[in-house]
Amino acid sequence: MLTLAIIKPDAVESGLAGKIIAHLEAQGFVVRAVRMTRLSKSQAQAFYEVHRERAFFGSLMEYMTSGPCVPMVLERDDAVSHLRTAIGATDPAEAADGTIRKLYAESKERNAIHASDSPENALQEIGFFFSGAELGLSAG
Ligand code: 3AN
Repeated sequence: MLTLAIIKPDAVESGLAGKIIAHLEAQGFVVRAVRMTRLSKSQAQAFYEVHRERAFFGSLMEYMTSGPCVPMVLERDDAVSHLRTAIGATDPAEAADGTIRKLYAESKERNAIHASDSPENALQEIGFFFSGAELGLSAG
């Protein structure tokens, strides 16, 4: 099963992308596609559309467009729930020991990594960043 992760701008800026990918690979995730990109405002708004009415939306847009991020497609059995467990709670202060957010996140907003929260959203979010060809799904 596939899921989507994004190493967010705070972690990329702090030089943590390699450590986070190594952490995930050590937990059995296989990287199927990866790239570095800087989200435009309209891309960030589209990706986080579900949060548009939240008080933190404007600040979240500033943060997510502040620098490059690293979206990637990860494969593992039961990838969505295993990745959510691996990243930890939204607020690093509440995240379990050993999780990526506990280890590397700065705050509830600048929390190092995104992970899809359902198989349906995983498919949609993978399609947001990657084409079938980039996933090796096209013939020839
Ligand atoms: P998660 O990333 O754990 O699925 P969501 O989907 O509730 O959490 O929130 C999406 C993103 O919005 C978070 N990763 C974080 O960057 C930001 N965020 C969530 N809640 C807050 C909050 N109360 N204050 C500031 N930023 C927040």
